[in-house]
Amino acid sequence: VSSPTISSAILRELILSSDLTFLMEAHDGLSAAIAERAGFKGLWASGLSISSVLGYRDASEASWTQIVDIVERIVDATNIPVLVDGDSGFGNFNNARIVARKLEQRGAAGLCLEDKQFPKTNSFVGDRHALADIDEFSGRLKAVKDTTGPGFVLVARIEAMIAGHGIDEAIVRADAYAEAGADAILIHSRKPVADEILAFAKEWNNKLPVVIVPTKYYKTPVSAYRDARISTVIWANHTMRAAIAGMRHICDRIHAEQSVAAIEDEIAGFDELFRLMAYDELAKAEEQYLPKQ
Ligand code: SPV
Ligand code: MG
Repeated sequence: VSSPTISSAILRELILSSDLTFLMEAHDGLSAAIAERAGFKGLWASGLSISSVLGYRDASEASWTQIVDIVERIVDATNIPVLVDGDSGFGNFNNARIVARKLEQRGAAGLCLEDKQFPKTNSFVGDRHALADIDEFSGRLKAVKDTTGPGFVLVARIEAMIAGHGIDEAIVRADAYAEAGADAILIHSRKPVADEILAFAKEWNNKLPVVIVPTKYYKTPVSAYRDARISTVIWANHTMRAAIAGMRHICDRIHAEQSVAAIEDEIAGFDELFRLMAYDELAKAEEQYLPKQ
């Protein structure tokens, strides 16, 4: 959405509404346009996916300016709000607020910060997940709140269960982050079942809306989340992983067959690509602005 204020308001409404909201991962302008076309009402600019398409690991290797540039492409390519995965904020409160301000300027609707130290590691990698100190992380949240406009959505992500703690630690953190000004709590789990997520939601009782990322507990039906009054589900990495599978398949075929003849029907046509990138708008603009021949 072109106006940051409007897109933040739409994202806020999606997260606060009593209907379950789905945010789809995007990692560039193209994946964002495809997700919008499928009907998603909001996007998740995934750190994992953006890192991957840049050829980086999800370990704070991509710089914050690279993330901001990609988010700008996502925003420009769509008309739906974008919640940005800001990892752990690229440093302390000062780095976090600079990133937040830049993201807001480029049209992001909101920012999610996770309570880990910098550099962070993807939540599904290894066992070294150093949590941030609660007060220090609360300072990061407050600094972002004080730097961004009143509508900008701030989601505080709790990694306590990723780091091996239980619900109690997660609730203590959620209370502190609510106090610091977060608009919603993202509670993350790497278990194959949704137990700890649902237990957290029950205990937390919607003091702030709850956002979840069912990447590992993907078998749980979304009806369980509606019953638990979860606010928002993020499908966090699925177009990036679909792209890997699609590109691998096609590269293997072309390499083996030394021909592209047989795969032509399996890949997207130019019509679809041109529609996604609104080439018709350019043709109309040419009519309007170029001298008549
Ligand atoms: C991301 O999409 O980058 C996330 C979600 O942070 S996860 O990879 O599940 O940690
Ligand atoms: Mg991430």
